[in-house]
Amino acid sequence: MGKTIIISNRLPVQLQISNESITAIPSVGGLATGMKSVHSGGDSLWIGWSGLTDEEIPQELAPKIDEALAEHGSSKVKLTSAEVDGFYYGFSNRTIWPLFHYFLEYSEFELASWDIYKKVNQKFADAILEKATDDDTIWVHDYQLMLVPQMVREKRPDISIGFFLHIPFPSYEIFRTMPWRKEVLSGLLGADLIGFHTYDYERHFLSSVRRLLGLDVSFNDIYLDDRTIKVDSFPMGIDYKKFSDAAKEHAQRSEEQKSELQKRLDTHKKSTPDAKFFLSIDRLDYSKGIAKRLNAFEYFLNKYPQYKEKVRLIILAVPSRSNVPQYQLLKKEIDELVGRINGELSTVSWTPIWYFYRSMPFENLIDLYTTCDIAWLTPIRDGMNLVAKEYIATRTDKTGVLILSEMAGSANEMNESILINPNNFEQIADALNQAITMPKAEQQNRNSILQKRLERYNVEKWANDFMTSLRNQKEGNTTYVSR
Ligand code: GDG
Repeated sequence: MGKTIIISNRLPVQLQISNESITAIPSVGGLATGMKSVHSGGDSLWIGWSGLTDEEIPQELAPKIDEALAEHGSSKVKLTSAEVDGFYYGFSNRTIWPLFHYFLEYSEFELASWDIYKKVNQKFADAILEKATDDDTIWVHDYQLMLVPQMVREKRPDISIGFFLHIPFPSYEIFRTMPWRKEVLSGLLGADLIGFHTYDYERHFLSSVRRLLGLDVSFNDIYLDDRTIKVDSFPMGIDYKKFSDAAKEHAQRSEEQKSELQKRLDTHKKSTPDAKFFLSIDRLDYSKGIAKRLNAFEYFLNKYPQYKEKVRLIILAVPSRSNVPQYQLLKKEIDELVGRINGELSTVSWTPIWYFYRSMPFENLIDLYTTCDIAWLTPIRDGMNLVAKEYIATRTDKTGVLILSEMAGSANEMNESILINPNNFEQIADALNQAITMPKAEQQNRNSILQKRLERYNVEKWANDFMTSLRNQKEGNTTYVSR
């Protein structure tokens, strides 16, 4: 059996150059976090963009960069800054991302960025073709690389290719608005197996294939020439053990070993023992509904004024795609909302919102997960949402309440949390009240069911299921062709 080639826009590490030295920083984000445990497990190579444009890499450092990446089992695709602009900030994040998250009004349809998207997808495909042998298995990830499967298939008709989409696949009515809808579908159909987080995304995709390409679809098989393409759902799990072990270790820490953040959190908890901490962690992205959550928080405090000075909302918003105008506007909106709400409601001893606009080290993430009583994760649309799963995994004593949006893919597997519609402020306010007053036994009961499920269906199982299904599909296809 050959090696596994993972291919995604970003590598598991991002490189930074300062004073001729190169530092590799682990990438933050759902895909990077999830695939890391798969990548470190066996014979695999990860191909992607290093995070540095050609213009940012001094020529004399290029070999060192390749060495640094090789140490992390990675190999880079070279991109110029114009390519990154058109492909990543352009078509990927101004066309596909908003469209697939149902933000139709944000989607731009520009021929020039579509052309760059095609060109850059070809670069990724070429990078695979250069490294792959026929018995390798190629696993292509996410919306930035939807044309890659077909580009590889054209040159290597027999190689095994899987594709996984980490974001929602929208309904046909939304998807059909894209001018290059048929090309995108044909690009994906170069794969043997196409995976989604949920059955709904799978259904939307199959419906688009049937209606736009007129292909023969039976149950979840698509028939194309002499190949059968399988479409299936694989809800992505987390590295459960990593999070629960980190939480157990965290609980053992002495006062001196605690982080500054933890000490600060402890001080506040001690000064108001019946206070409740709400936690909100997301990349700063309009699909995550952070601005709506802030407005809902204000609504909640007006509806339940008894909680003033008793609750605190901790928001960690991780900087993301700050070159895209929608993200800059959102940042401004959130800054203003936090300022206004804190300005209007704060008292001498109480600041209702603590707002961090940065990425935090893993250790601080664990501080927040383990200390906050309520995780409030209410995206407007989200492929899965791993933060919800991570929060539950760190609750070693099984207390804590998760309030989760119905619009997150993870809601399908997390029925024991409090599920809400992120647009319904009345329901959210009541959910927060329910969470605050929920008896400990009920919290533990709900979380122990959730924990068992998350522990069983972890990220390793997710990757294994996908790879097994890809292998079976490939074998089926080979038999079919030779018949
Ligand atoms: C996409 C889809 C889908 C966050 N802040 C910090 C930090 N994180 C880590 C979390 C978590 C990951 O980033 C975020 O994952 P999500 O799933 O919540 O969201 P996206 O980044 O939008 O991911 C999403 C995912 O892909 C997987 O398919 O679930 O729907 O949009 O793992 O822990 N990590 C550190 N510091 C932070 O400040 N160290």
